[in-house]
Amino acid sequence: MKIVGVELRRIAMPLVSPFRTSFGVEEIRDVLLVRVESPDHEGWGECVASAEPLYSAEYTDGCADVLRRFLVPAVTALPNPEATAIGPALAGFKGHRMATAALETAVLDAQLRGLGISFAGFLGAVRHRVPSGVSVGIMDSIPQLLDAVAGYLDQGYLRIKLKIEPGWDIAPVRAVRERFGDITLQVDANAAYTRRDARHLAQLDEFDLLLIEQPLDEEDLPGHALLAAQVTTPICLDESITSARAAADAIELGACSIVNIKPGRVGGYLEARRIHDVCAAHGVPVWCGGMLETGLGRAPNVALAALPNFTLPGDTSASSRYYRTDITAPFELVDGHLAVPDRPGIGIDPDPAALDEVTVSSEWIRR
Ligand code: OSB
Ligand code: MG
Repeated sequence: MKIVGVELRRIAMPLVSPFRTSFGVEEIRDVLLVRVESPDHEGWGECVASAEPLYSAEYTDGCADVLRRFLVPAVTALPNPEATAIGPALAGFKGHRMATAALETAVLDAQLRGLGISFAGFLGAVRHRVPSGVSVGIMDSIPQLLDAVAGYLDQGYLRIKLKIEPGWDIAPVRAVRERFGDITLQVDANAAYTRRDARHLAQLDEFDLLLIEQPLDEEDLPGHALLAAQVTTPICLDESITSARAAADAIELGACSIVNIKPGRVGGYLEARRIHDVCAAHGVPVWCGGMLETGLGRAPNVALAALPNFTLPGDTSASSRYYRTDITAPFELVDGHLAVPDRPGIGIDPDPAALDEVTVSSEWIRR
């Protein structure tokens, strides 16, 4: 494949409601889109970083900078810039996985469009639709939380994930369990606890949760292993799993028994698939996380979520859970599921008018 140039486009996407986690509140997503142009096709990649480095070290301006200065020039200089060549070509640049993922996804999209192959087909999907869960932010009060959860259950979401932090954990989980009975329920702490909180977190055991996601610091794999021995709720890791090697290490240490896979966090779909395979080989189930993506980022996530070891519902919610107007045709919930795109590449295109409406800036990097 040839690359003519790469566009870095910034868009501002107001969320339908503020999304609060233990690390901050997000109201307007500051999204960087990468568009790769080949002579015959274009390819899109959505960078999942936020405006501030609170979930991980990456942030939108930093991603734009590293792409512009290092990643894009290294890729456009390749004689044959195909997706499988990107990882090796960028291996010398440490970190910056979200930026790398956006570029690799855009190249893979352009490449697969040229070949007439969908992401689902390329990745090895085995399902035409995937079950959807929803991630529910920290609220001001328990009645407000119960209203939000009731609304999502009415829409058909198949599992509920509650964001927790110290001071917002046992009581909201108990309230949701008591009010809604036997629903599939899990929690996500985004690293808000420490090893000293083990006995506190064990109070969640009585609520029969599917999992607790990333209770401790991203770097504390041994702490997660210690915690896993003190609670009965399965530990799932998100932030800690930055590569297939990290997944193998975490599993070997006993730090987790379930893995959340986010392609942006791990440097792209090729590494995401390797994590899927490592986990499958160890009998560790995986599910597809989310980063409040637009339709452009959601489409390839839904394809990934259709791989065989994605046996738990993902944070792959319908477009309406995030945005009043998405930049693509909206993903809709049907019987609690999203349809896996089956057209070439990511299988969806931005609506030019909708995209222009939210565009803040654009720069073109010629090869
Ligand atoms: O930890 O999974 C997370 C959103 C932004 C940053 C981190 C996380 C999340 C979510 C939302 O939980 C998942 C989604 O619906 O996209
Ligand atoms: Mg998480």
